[in-house]
Amino acid sequence: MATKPPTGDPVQDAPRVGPARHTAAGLPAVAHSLAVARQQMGVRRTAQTLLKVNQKNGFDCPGCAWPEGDHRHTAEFCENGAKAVAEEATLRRVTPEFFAAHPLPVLAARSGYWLGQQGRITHPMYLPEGADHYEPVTWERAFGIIAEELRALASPDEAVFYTSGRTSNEAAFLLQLFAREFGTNNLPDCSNMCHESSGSALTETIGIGKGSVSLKDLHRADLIIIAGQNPGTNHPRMLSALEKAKSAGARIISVNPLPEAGLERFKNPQTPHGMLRGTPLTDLFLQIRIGGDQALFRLLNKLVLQTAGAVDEAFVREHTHGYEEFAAAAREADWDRTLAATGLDRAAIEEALAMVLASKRTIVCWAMGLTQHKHSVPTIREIVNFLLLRGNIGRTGAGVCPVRGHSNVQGDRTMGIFERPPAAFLDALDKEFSITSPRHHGYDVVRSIRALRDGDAKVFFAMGGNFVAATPDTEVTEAAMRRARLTVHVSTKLNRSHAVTGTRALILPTLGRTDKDVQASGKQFVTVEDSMSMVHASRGNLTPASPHLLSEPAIIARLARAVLGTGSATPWEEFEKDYATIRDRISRVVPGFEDFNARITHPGGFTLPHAPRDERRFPTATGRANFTAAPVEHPELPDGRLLLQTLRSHDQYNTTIYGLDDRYRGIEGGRRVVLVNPDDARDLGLADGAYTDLVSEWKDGVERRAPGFRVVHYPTARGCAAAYYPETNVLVPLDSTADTSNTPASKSVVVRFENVQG
Ligand SMILES: Nc1nc2c(c(=O)[nH]1)N[C@H]1C(S)=C(S)[C@@H](COP(=O)(O)OP(=O)(O)OC[C@H]3O[C@@H](n4cnc5c(=O)[nH]c(N)nc54)[C@H](O)[C@@H]3O)O[C@H]1N2
Ligand SMILES: Nc1nc2c(c(=O)[nH]1)N[C@H]1C(S)=C(S)[C@@H](COP(=O)(O)OP(=O)(O)OC[C@H]3O[C@@H](n4cnc5c(=O)[nH]c(N)nc54)[C@H](O)[C@@H]3O)O[C@H]1N2
Ligand SMILES: [Mo]
Repeated sequence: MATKPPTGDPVQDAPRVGPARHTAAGLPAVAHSLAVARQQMGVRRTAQTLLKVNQKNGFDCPGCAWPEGDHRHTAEFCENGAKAVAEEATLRRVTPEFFAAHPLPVLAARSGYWLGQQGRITHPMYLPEGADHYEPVTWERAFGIIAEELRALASPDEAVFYTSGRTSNEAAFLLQLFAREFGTNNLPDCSNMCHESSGSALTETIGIGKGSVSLKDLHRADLIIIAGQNPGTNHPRMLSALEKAKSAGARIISVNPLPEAGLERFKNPQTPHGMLRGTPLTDLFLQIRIGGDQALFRLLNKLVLQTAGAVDEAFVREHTHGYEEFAAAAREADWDRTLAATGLDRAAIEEALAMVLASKRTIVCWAMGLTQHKHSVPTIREIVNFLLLRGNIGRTGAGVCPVRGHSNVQGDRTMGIFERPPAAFLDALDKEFSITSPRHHGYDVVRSIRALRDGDAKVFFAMGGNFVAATPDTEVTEAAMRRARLTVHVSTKLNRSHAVTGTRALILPTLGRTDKDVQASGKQFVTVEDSMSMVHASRGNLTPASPHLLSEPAIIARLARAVLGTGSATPWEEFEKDYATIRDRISRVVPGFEDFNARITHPGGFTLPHAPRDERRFPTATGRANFTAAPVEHPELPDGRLLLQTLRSHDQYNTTIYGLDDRYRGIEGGRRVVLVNPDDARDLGLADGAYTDLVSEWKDGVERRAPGFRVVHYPTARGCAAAYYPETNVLVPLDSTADTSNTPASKSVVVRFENVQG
């Protein structure tokens, strides 16, 4: 079996560049995913796992949060889902011998790719103060160490509990309960770096921070606008929904600085017809400048307002608030300013307007291209204005569709992983458990980093994820993490965050989605919520990577007992034995989960209520859907600079690197590339194939540098550049965040080019 880890660090970053593709998926994708899977898992395990992905009796794909349809194919997965599964179900192992052979400085010098390739972690590991090796530790001692450090804190607010978005509802519920019993709302999560801007904008305007459409709505839409999202790589199963919508007559507008292959044409490997010809998806491509979206939607809104009969006046009258003020602001929009901000031409915007006016049912989908800018929240609010104008919320085939990333990021938030929990949630929690949760807000991701940096936080505990690699300003963040007294990571695989530690550190290895989870009461399942508010069960079927792993709920339950001791009346032991007892509690605390244990047995699960979607009721401060009228913003660039967006390649899952290729963009064998428009490149003296340092500019005057990027001439919008995350996180200033949501502005980094060679 080809399951040996690569020896030495294979990362020779030597990018080769060929032509970009114009079609996504298809047989090459399936063949590619099977090859990746076989390398990690061997033939038998490949068949055992891939056939179970997203089946009604199987596990939820750890790839993304896109929902599954009612009718499921035998292979309801995509190329990148298969890679995510293979990465977790790998037969490679990271054992105590591995840690004995790899001192901390050696691990810290390895690439993230190499670390991830070593396999699943098999034992709890401990790094004592002053040691340079992790050593095996018993679970009991590990929990004892955490309890010791937590009890030594001057205040519970000196501890930070981070969650990445793969954690199940059951584990997330326990973690937030534990943190609040302990006494803090310091529950930052990956969402703070992801869709927080969507949550902020939607909660204020429609009263709930979640998308309002189902898969059926997508299938029935007349017009789907996809802004700031690359589904061909990041949500490949979305392409099947778009294909279905197209065949029912929908039209698609893509708004993106990059022409993304998946949005151009899709060859569906699951239909013979799709396989042969492929379906063109995008009808109109608006190649927008980074950060130009608010200006674009503001002008479209003005043009709609100026068209007789275009506004759904009955809807506006009955269901909205703030229309007059918004309309006055929208009338100020002007062509010249919009054309400059967007880089679009007048004809393209007029064509978009015609499509908007021809559509009775419009959906806007978006992801990180809209959420990670300074003005992300007003941008998304402008999209809400756009949809409200024509009554496109709360009706079939229409609505808002923020496409979530991590497979349970939405569910984790529903379960209370939030540093600013609503009072109603805490009231219900307190009543159910007879506790008194703190009411003051906790730290989000950026504030947690500042607190660690300033010595205000001393214990860092992560339920999954790779905090130091995923967060901005890598040097600042790593230095902050090193100041902690104790860092703890509940993880499946090795990553950079295990190598950048506090004075003491623990790695607690856990079961993943694909693993069988057996507790005292028998085999368990967990639940997740997808991007469209569907809750369903997930059951792993593989023998766990090692007999020493504990499930996430078990880890929190034991940790809580060790820390809270007899001071806690919560039945942590029962929770560990039988997850149904956790779901009982959830059913009494979280609205929409009534009768949870009974309803979850329904194959395919159930849908959570969503007032705007279900009954055109808007639980906002005004009791109506709110139009808003923020000033239009867009990034301003000094001469000789470009605006850099940091994005994903086709061969990565956030900080997990599957390989060094980005097939659709024609890049192979390396990740240190910067994509630049050929005309900008000419002006800046950047030949294709030249190497350059990227230096970011921010008002604090601190120099942030990422050396040695190969220039690739690529048809991105003028004034824009693109390079992969996490290599470029070093360039994102900690204080450069979105207003209101505080999300790092990792898609708007002003850069200059230095040390250009070749
Ligand atoms: N295979 C795979 N799947 C994933 C992930 C992964 O890493 N790998 N990550 C998961 C996670 S956590 C998330 S959040 C999602 C991320 O899914 P995406 O948001 O699709 O991910 P990014 O690669 O960040 O792509 C951002 C897109 O927005 C465009 N863009 C950038 N700036 C702007 C702008 O100012 N305006 C407009 N209109 N467009 C812009 C970029 O060109 C790019 O197409 O995917 C999830 N699924
Ligand atoms: N510059 C820049 N920075 C970004 C972004 C960007 O676009 N640009 N995107 C942001 C976004 S959208 C997100 S969501 C964040 C992602 O931030 P994170 O969620 O923190 O990062 P991941 O890379 O998804 O975490 C991967 C690690 O999770 C662990 N893991 C995997 N599965 C499990 C599991 O089942 N249980 C447990 N306990 N651990 C598991 C593994 O050890 C793996 O190494 O990054 C953000 N950072
Ligand atoms: Mo994300």
